[in-house]
Amino acid sequence: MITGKVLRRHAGGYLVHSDQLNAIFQCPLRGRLKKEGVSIFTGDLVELDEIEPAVSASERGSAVISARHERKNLLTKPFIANLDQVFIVQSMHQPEWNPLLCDRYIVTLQLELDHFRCFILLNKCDLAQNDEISALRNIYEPLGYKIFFVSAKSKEGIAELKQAVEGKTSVLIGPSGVGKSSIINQLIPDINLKVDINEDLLVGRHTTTYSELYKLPRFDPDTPRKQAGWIADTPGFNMGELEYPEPADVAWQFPEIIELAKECRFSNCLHTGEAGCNVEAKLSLLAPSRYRSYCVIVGDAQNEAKIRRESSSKIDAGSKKQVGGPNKARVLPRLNERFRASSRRKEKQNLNDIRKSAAELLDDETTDESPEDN
Ligand SMILES: Nc1nc2c(ncn2[C@@H]2O[C@H](COP(=O)(O)OP(=O)(O)O)[C@@H](O)[C@H]2O)c(=O)[nH]1
Ligand SMILES: [Mg+2]
Ligand SMILES: [Zn+2]
Repeated sequence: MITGKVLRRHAGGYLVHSDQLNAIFQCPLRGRLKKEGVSIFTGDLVELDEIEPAVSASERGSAVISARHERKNLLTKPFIANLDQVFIVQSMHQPEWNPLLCDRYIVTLQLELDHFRCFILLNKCDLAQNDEISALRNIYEPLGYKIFFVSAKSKEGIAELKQAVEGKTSVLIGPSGVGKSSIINQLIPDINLKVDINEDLLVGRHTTTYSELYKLPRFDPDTPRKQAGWIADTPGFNMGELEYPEPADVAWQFPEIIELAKECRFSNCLHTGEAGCNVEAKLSLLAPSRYRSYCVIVGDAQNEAKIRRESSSKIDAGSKKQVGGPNKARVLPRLNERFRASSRRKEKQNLNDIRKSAAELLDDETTDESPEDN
């Protein structure tokens, strides 16, 4: 049996790379899988059947996807399966470092993904002062979030990044213009991803969830790894699209806040400035930007919970049906804090899978081709 890794959607099917055959195949999904509603995303491991090797070097072979392996995890914005690590990419300047965006991504990733590592990747270090860099280091590294400081322009830090991505499946996420494509161009010679594509202009096409895996070269021939490394570039997406946990669960996503919250004498406290709250009493121990992010995220989570309650009272309570509406009201299974059993998270992923594959079936009929580059 030949196994392959899905690189991206292409021409009504998928491009799949097989390590065993050292080739990329154009693969439709077997009809039975389509009928069963099996979703296939970038990063999925699949079984290939009916393999037709390429007849010439300029062409691609073909095969049929006959099964999909169980996923280790699934990121839903954008959809990428089986990730080892996620890099939250930002720059200090041009565009300005946005602490809320960084903390928001961290919270979302922790809620969404199992079995992965999360790093911060600060690009454009050529534009940052040393004291700005050490301030960030002092905030995040004591909390266990490693920061890579790089410059795709001056190539500073790129060697360290190469070591970190070797043999792993990684994804770069972050807003437009921070240099995600430029960094991949540094990691993979000859790839020539287009830079300066304004992703905002692409919203509305399925480029919004489009992502592609690229094979990394061997950086260190002296310590060869069995597995090739892979990296995905992704289009940016805005914070409003990220999901929220229940307000009372937000603290679990901030290690430094849950530490103090555990000692809070109020059982129903949100730790956002209540008199007598232990977090409030020990504010000097927290980085102001982190506490600010925490309070904003709790506030937004409260708003979202309210919308959820209002719309769920209108329809069957407890339903997981998605409702649209002008204020984007949604009824989704409650998001989980990190330490809760994963069953509800799985449920949510399955739900997302189903929704996505329905959308894919629909747009397979209309727009077949994903854009070739980003
Ligand atoms: N000064 C500086 N500019 C950079 C660096 N990396 C990327 N850029 C510039 O930032 C802009 C956006 O880069 P791009 O890779 O398209 O960002 P993406 O939207 O995140 O993929 C381009 O004009 C790049 O030339 C860097 O390390 N330093
Ligand atoms: Mg880009
Ligand atoms: Zn409290």
